[in-house]
Amino acid sequence: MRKNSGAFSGLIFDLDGVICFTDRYHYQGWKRLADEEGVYFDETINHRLRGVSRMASLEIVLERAEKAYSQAEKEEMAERKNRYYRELLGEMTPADLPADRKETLIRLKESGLKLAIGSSSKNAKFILERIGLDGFFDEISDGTMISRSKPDPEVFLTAAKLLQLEPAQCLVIEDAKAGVEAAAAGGFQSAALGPDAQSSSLATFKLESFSDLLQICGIV
Ligand code: B16
Ligand code: MG
Repeated sequence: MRKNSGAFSGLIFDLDGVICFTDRYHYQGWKRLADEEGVYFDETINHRLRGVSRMASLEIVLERAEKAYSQAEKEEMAERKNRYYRELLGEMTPADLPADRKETLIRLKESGLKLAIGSSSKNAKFILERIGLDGFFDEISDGTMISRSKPDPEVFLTAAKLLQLEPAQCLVIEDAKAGVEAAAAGGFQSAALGPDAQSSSLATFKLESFSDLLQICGIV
């Protein structure tokens, strides 16, 4: 097995949109809520929710609302959306971990790199269980551990600390522009996957496919 000979000692992966495609379930959850409230919502608005916390996402969804909502009403709506979202997550199985992700993650781990999750989601551990990655990552930094959402770097700085590495030793992998900005703000290099993350000029690498990480890390 080729050992990691690249510049990094650790990799910090965003979850939603990078490891698995829970982004479509977020869309369905927000869409159901928005329809119930009579608020216009579409895929374009949904893109702005990538990497953003649940309450900050709700504020974006409600930009199109015709009435003002109280804090208690907002909390109820965020909870309702999370219920809809978790119903969909509950149907996920290890088959929802794409084969290229699984194969690449295993090779990265075997190369000796330390691997962590850096996700804004409070459902990260549940998602990892559903897709069969429970216990796979060395460390998990998620929405339950932070008070500031991306583009603040807190979630990645927490992950680096858990890995006992400096930001300069870690590469962040992101699908969200807010995530690429968070990485840069924390002193991390980043690998951008997909159009939203790649629209940021702050991304160090642009990935055509997830397995490009092997080359960046000097494994192939
Ligand atoms: P939850 P990531 C983020 O996950 C999602 O991209 C974002 O759309 C969501 O609002 C946020 O998690 C919070 O998720 O409601 O499950 O706590 O991309 O940072 O892995
Ligand atoms: Mg994401």
